[in-house]
Amino acid sequence: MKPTYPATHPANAVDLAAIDWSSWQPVDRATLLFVFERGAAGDRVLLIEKKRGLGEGLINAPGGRLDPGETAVEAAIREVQEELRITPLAPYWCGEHYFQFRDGYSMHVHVYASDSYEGTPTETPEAVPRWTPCDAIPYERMWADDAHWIPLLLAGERFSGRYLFDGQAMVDFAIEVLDPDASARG
Ligand code: 6U4
Repeated sequence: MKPTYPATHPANAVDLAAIDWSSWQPVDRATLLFVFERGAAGDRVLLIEKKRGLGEGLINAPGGRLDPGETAVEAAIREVQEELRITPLAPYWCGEHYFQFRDGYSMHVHVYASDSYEGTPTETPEAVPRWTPCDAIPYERMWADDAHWIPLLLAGERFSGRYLFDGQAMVDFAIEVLDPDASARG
């Protein structure tokens, strides 16, 4: 049976403006981590074809939910190790996302990038590695929000996004570009 929510619950929101973001709390905290390889012939980024979990079947960056007691950056590194069998080195914070889903689920996601790694990207039960030219990101196979913020990531901007989803359909979104020296807000 579908859960019912009080009228004030974000799940009932028609758009972002109907959500009280000052008291908003995520159900889960998660990460995404983009590993870049800079080359004379152009930069490429290590994406995954996601084999299970939220967004199964979509192309995304590796990442996942925080384990209890973990910091976001620790979780980001662990998820890349689990999904691709590599260790990203010196990850740096790029931005964050606040996702509210109409079924009541919500997630706060920290986004990191790394310019080097150890190991060989390998397929696992969770993911297929896909080195992707930065000028050919397959947005049509990704979450609907990605086309709006990955260009900021690629341009070296820092960002904070809020999104309302109904399943995999994006209902509303707003993205703020942050100061270059902005750091994780927690
Ligand atoms: P389990 O099954 O709990 O081990 P876990 O790896 O912890 O899975 P996962 O991968 O199922 O989590 O789902 C969380 C991942 O999905 C995070 O990396 C963030 C990502 N994600 C969720 N909604 C997204 C969206 N709208 N756009 C996006 N990434 C999204 O780019």
